[in-house]
Amino acid sequence: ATVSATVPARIAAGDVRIALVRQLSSGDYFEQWLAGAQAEARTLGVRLEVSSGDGNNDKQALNLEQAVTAKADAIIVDHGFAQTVQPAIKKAVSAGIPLVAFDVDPGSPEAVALTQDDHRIAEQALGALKAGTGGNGEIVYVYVAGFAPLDRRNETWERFKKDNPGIKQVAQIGVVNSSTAAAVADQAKAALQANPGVKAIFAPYDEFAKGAALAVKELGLADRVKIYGADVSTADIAVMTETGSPWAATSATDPANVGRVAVRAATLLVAGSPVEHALTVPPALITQKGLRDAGITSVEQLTRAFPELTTPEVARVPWASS
Ligand code: SR1
Repeated sequence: ATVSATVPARIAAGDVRIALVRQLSSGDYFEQWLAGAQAEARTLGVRLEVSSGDGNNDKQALNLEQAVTAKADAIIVDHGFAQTVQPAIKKAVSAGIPLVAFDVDPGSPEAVALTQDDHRIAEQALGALKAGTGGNGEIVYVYVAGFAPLDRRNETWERFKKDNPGIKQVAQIGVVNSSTAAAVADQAKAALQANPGVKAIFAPYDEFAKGAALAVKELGLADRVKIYGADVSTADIAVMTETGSPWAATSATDPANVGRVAVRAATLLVAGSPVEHALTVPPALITQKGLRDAGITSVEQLTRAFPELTTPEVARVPWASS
């Protein structure tokens, strides 16, 4: 890191502990996000203490209570359901512990809310779906309510259907668990068999899109059913670009970059530096054609091709450049 301002004494002392309290940890998105958060913690010289509810909301709430009791210097809450995390977030705020909430409504104005631009994510993917389908046809939609980012993307989907009466949702499927892609693949197969006229699947989470891609391939429908998704990983790029892949486009941030932003925001709060109340990381639209044409096979290559996926200006740390 290039030092461009004095490191605050609180950080320079080297004993800052940031608790990262996660709802979910399995899957490409969450693994990349954590890798970015850990890398940024190393860069900034803070300790990241990671816990995961592994999809169990009570466990996540307990982990959050423990972070408050252990007087973490800052807490990052990563996903979660508002009703399970907000009571402990309130306690953290009362105890004066700075808090960053990613992809969950903290319910406390003192907390910094970090999101990806989920409406934009859905708009970009649906723009590609509209171009690919001509704005009409039967669609399978993959959604699970209660996850803030998916709920925001759902708002855009609902608006999109109103604005595009030729688009007909014939089935809604979806599950989030430790094997989301496999479960969605089974559901997608059933939905496609029940609705032979389907032209596209809107699957705005990469585990959903991977499952949908598996189903379409296994049914031999890749030439007439296309998938429009969200998120990206090196494994996703391999699925999108393989011969005959039905996954036509995805709208995504770089998850590692978002994890970095969360740690920067928490570190700034510990240092008493100003942080905007709401931080948003914008996505980019990534198409199968674009990936193939540019020969992109990894997220590292992707971020070189799309420099806007790296956002050092969001929660910029003045004493370090990253
Ligand atoms: C179950 S929620 C999954 C989403 O969280 C993050 O916002 C990722 O973009 C992913 O799509």
